[in-house]
Parts: sequence; C-alpha cells; structure tokens
Amino acid sequence: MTESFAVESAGLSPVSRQAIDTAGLSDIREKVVAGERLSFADGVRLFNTGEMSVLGALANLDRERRWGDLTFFNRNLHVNATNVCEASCIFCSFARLKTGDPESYTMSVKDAVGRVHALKDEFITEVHIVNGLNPDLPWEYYLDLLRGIKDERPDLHIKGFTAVEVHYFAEKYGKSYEQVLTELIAAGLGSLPGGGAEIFHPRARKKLCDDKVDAAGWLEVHRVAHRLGLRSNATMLFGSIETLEERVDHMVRLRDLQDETRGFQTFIPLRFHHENNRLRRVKEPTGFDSLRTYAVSRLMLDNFDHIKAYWIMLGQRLAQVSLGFGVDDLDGTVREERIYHMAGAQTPQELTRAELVTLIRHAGRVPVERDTLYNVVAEC
Ligand code: V47
Repeated sequence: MTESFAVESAGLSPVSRQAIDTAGLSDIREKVVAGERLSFADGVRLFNTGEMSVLGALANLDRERRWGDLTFFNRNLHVNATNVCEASCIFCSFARLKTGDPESYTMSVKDAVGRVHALKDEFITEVHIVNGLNPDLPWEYYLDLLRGIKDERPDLHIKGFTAVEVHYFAEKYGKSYEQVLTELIAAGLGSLPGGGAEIFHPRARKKLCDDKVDAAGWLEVHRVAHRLGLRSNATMLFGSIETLEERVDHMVRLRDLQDETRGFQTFIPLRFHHENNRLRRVKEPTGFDSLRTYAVSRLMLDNFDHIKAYWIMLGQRLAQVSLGFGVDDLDGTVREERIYHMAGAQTPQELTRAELVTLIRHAGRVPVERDTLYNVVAEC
C-alpha cells in the first residue's frame, strides 16, 4: 500500500495531509494513522503546534475511526447534596467552609431524594452526585442517600462520589477504600464520576488544592473501584495555573492506570471558570485552548473509549465545534448544576433531550442516547 493511499483511506484529506507536513507533524500523523501510541513529547508538541486545522484533522480521524458520527448523551440529574467542604481548593466557587456559613447548605436525605422524586414522571437514567467534604455528616447519611434514591427509583444508575470524597470517607470514618466502596455499592452506587482529579502534577496540585488527596491516592481509589467491578470517569481541570507539560503528564498517568485496569469509560477535560474564586485574576481558557485540549486528549488517551465535552462549562456553540476535535460525548440534560454556575457559567441549568438532539444534529453528527455505561437507550 502506498503511503498516500494509507493516509487517505484512513480518512485524512490530501489538504489535511499537506498541512500536517507543513506543521512538521508528519511523524505523529504516521503514528495516528497506524494506531501507535503517542509519547509524552508528542503530546507536548501537539499542544504547541498552533495549527488548529491539523490538530482537529488528527483528532477527528481517531474519533471517526472509533465512532463515526455517533455522538452520545444521556438524560440525567445532578444532585449536590451539600456544599460544606473542609478542603480549600483555590479554584472552587461552590464550597463553603462550615455549616452555618452564609450560602452554605446541606440537604436532608429526604430533600435530596425529593429531587429524584420530583422527576418521577420523567424518563432519566442517571443521578450524578458530587458533594463537598462535609465534616458534620455521619457515614449513614451517604448510605441512606443511596438507599433512598434506589427505593424511589430502582431503575436509576447512581454515579456518585468523587475519588476525593471516597478518600475523605476512608480517613474520616476509619475505613479502607475497599470498605468504603463495598458499602456504597451495597447501598446502590453504580459507578464513580471523574471529579477531583484537577491536575496530578505535584507542582500545580500543591497550588490548586494542597489539602486534598494527592495523585497517587486519587488513582488508587479508581484502581480499587475498578477491581470491585465499578466503571469510572476521569477529569482534568485545565486552563488555570498548570503548564502544558503538566496537562500531558496528567493524561499519561491516566493512560498508565487504564492499561492496568481498563475501568475508565470517558475522559472529561474541565474548562476552568474564574468567577467567585481565588483565581479571579487568572484569565479563563480561550476557545482555542479548549479545542486543542480536547484534541490532544483524544490523541494521547488511546485506551479511553470516550472524550466528553461537558456542555455546561463549554457553552453549546463550542461544544458543537468540539465534536470535530475528538469529542464524542456531550454529557446529558443535567437539570440543576451548581458547581459551574457558582463559578460564572453562563449556560442554561439544563437542556431538554430535544435540545441536545438538535445541538448534535446541527453539528452534522448523529445523536445517540446512552445510559451511564454506554448501553444505547435510543438512536435518534
Ligand atoms: O472536581 C470545580 C471541577 C469538578 C471549577 O464524571 C471546576 O461524568 C472549572 O467532576 N472551574 C466536578 N472546574 C464536576 C465533575 C464532572 C462533571 C461532569 C461530568 C462528570 C462525570 C464529572 O468540577 C471538580 C473540579 O475539578 N471544578 N470548580 C471551576 N471553577
């Protein structure tokens, strides 16, 4: 097979091919076409290219090889049961330090379950639960929350508690990660969300969230979860004070764990928002920076099936464009989002299923409604 045939049959136009050569990335193109793993140095070069069309073409090649035009979403509900949080992450606008502080809140189990009850006549498949690290709640609170939701809606998948929360529960209630997770699973937990990963590299992590579980702890929680049969997601908070090398380092650490466990489903780069937090002086990432981060994620994380753009923090327009930069998932209907709206997100609190379907179709892609574990609920 000639090289040009191999490249064109792999889905790159001759124009893209020429642009890739001009950008000095033909060696990376060859690796991508051959499905070979990219190195740390390749990731850094891709971030530094500045040639968006080249990055987009390469990431889109990989995305379409996996999924064609298919673009996933689900119908879900977010519940943030408490914003009281002992941690002092400088990027966070959601947390309040103590119970009783102005704007702090903690829902009773009854009220939190009531959020689910309120949707009793609506079709949703997932509840996503993320909370602050609240020192005033007993362990039973979390088990009752899961049991209460399952009693109300046994059909719902509960994706809940970041690795940071699981680590906190283990320390606070004197349990191992395995004990915490086993008890949560028995009470109804179905999978772990990807939050709390932020940036793994110790230089950036020390500045961003010094008193939170470190990279090794975050990864260990997911390792144990995967061993117990849970699937999970992984995130990366990008565009605050980290370097491009630290973003690539973050991806490589996740890729290494995924080689070992195969338990991650999707990678979600989370675009930094700066309102109402201690990083107000730091400019938010541009659209350009967001798109190149999705593209490099798709290309570096060869063992992750999905790359998700969380439309809530990206905005609907850029979320559409991201579908040409490696993204194949837009998260879901969401319903009630607090973490990003307290940090200045201008997006709506929710999108209906019809709005998500239209958003995806208008980007020239094919919407597929999935459940949390990527079983197809409906092709639209
Ligand atoms: O862990 C908090 C991030 C995360 C800010 O697994 C911020 O499917 C940017 O993890 N600017 C929580 N990011 C959200 C999360 C998530 C969202 C959607 C889907 C899934 C999933 C997981 O939000 C936190 C933190 O990394 N975050 N504050 C901020 N100002």
